[in-house]
Amino acid sequence: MSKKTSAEAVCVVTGAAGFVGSHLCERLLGLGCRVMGVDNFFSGRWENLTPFRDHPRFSFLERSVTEPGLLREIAAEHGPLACVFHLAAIVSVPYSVDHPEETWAVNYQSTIGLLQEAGRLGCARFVFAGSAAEYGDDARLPLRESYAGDQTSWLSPYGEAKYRSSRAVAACGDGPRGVALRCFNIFGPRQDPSSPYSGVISRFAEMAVRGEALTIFGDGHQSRDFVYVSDVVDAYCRAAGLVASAPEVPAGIYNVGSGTRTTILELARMILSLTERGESIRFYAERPGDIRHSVACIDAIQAVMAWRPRVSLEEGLRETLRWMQSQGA
Ligand code: UD2
Repeated sequence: MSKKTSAEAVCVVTGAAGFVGSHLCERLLGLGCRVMGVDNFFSGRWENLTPFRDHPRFSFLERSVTEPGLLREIAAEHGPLACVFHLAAIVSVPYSVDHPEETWAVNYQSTIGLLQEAGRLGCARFVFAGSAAEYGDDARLPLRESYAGDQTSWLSPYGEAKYRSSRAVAACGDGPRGVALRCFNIFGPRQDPSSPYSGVISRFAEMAVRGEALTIFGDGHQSRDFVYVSDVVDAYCRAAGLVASAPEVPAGIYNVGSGTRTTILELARMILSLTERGESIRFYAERPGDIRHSVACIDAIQAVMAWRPRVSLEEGLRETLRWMQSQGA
């Protein structure tokens, strides 16, 4: 399956101890890559590294992406860099509203710093974790990549920093070939359910496994585009040119979603049915700043990367629930 994996070149994954980053590290190791994970554990977790921490081709640095010279240091010790996967970020939208300057430094300035350093080191690829938040509350559905622009009204510093970073990555002319993946609502095992702002699926899964009522904010008719973590990881690998059957990917910005909308009420009912529980839902006030509907147009990624989502919502929910049960939630 692997194309340009070389025993010599190193893939750097920032945010390696995070939900998506840890799954990506595992997949890259499976493809035969050498992987250097970087994380400062601001939101990443040691346990996420456990399945592959001792892998002979995995190394780890506990560092922040805001530290200049990070990639130079890695290249000096481990050799040429094949690709930088930049996933490390402040991931909480409400936190970004309370800490706009810190969000700008971590989510935008560090991206620019890493891009420039990757260019100086002759690294060929740079793949960035963009977000559906780059669209703000745009009502034109499904959301096409061209809809986000300098006129977009972002709902948070998080959204603006992700947008400006994605643009910079995709426009990096003489640097590495940059691909930004605008991911919609990612879910799956290892997504932390513990904060009130955690992804709705991780929260519902935990509540269902504990036998608690599921909490819906608003009427439950708001909808989202849920995409399973292994499909997202597949998009990252294709963007980096690591999948043999996939075409060469030009620099650009691509949505990563399922292309389908699911309401929060439908989601709650699916989870209750999969855990064989009756209707056990409590409704609360709508969350301030919540967008109503979101769904990705995935024509571009399908055409350019021959990517499509393979794991259905139901299958993904079964896996997530199995994992949640194994955590003794
Ligand atoms: C997602 C991303 C966020 C940003 C945003 C862009 C996650 C976790 N967050 O926010 O980072 O990219 O998209 O638009 O992926 N809900 C309930 N009950 C709960 C929890 C949530 O009803 O216990 C509702 C919530 O009010 C919202 C929907 O579920 O209407 C989805 O919430 P979310 O926090 O999973 O994700 P979202 O789309 O707000």
